[in-house]
Amino acid sequence: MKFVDEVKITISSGRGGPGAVTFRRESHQPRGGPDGGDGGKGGDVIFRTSKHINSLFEYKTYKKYAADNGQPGAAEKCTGAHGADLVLVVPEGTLVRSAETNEILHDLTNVDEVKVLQGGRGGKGNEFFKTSVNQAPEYAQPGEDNQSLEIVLELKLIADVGIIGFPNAGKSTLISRISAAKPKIADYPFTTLTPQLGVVKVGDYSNFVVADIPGLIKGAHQGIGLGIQFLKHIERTSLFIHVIDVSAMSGRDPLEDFADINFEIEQYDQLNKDKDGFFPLSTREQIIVFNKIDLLRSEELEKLKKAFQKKYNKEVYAISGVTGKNIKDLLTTVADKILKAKGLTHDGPTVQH
Ligand SMILES: Nc1nc2c(ncn2[C@@H]2O[C@H](COP(=O)(O)OP(=O)(O)OP(=O)(O)O)[C@@H](O)[C@H]2O)c(=O)[nH]1
Ligand SMILES: [Mg+2]
Repeated sequence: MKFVDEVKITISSGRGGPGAVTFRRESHQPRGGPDGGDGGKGGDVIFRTSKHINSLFEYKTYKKYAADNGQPGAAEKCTGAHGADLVLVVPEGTLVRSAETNEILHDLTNVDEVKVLQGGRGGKGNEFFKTSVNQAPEYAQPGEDNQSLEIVLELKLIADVGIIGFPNAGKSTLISRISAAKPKIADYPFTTLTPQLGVVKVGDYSNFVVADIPGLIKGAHQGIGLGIQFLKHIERTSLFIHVIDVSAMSGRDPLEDFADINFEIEQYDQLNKDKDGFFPLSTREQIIVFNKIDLLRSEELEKLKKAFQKKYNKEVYAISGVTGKNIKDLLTTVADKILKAKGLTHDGPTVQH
């Protein structure tokens, strides 16, 4: 299964500035020799890759991106200023395709920077055209036209966070609430049959990718329910959100559910520990989420938190995926932990001049 993030945008380089038609002013001569300078070069469009960003989210707002035009040349052989290049920062591994033909124009894997469009050349000023037979050319060259291209940026997403938990715990409800993902949600177990990814934006510049996978049940490592094979989709995430249904009428024991899921994860590690480059899941940091608190009286919630604390000595986030309660706090914590795990701080803007 392929998860892709895709945006279609139009990029344009800058036009070259026109050359100038000017003549020297000299006191004894009404019109001196030609001295029109060249136009400045138009800006290039450059793609630069960054490990600090992991989605194309920043390119979903604006559809058009243009470098600056070169300025016209001027008298006294002055060259016009060059137009600033446009640098678009994209995640490592982004593909640049032609929107028209779908052909891959650039694969930005292990590439720091690539020039995708060249800015127009500046036109020559009339000084350049002076010859022995034409000492006073009245013309200059126009600037070279710019280039425009409609492209599709495509990125294979790699999840930063995996959501784990029993079926019906509210995992898909959570991802649908925090991202643009639209998974199926229903009041019965095993609604989600294939992993779903969503890009979560927190604050202005930081975002992360969450994977919602089918629920696990006791005995999943023996193939019960949908089994544990979907855990492979979250092997590379830096942390897990462990969603536990705490609603009064679920009839479940949240403390037991927590232990059961962790047991299945340990079993997954046992089965995979000899795999090349395997990184165990049972030691991965978990953010524990009590979900559906809108369906639990607050005294009951407090009791449950205490019992959980006593048994596992772990902090929990109590949220409601339906009302949205406490979700913002949860996301801030998750975003901070991911940035830390990657050794980064909050990123700056991705479009630079
Ligand atoms: N009242 C309430 N209902 C919730 C909450 N979160 C989820 N639900 C409901 O719980 C049911 C299951 O939610 P899903 O998001 O489909 O659960 P899931 O964990 O993705 O389930 P599977 O895909 O089967 O593993 C749905 O009917 C949701 O509307 C919540 O915070 N409050
Ligand atoms: Mg689901």
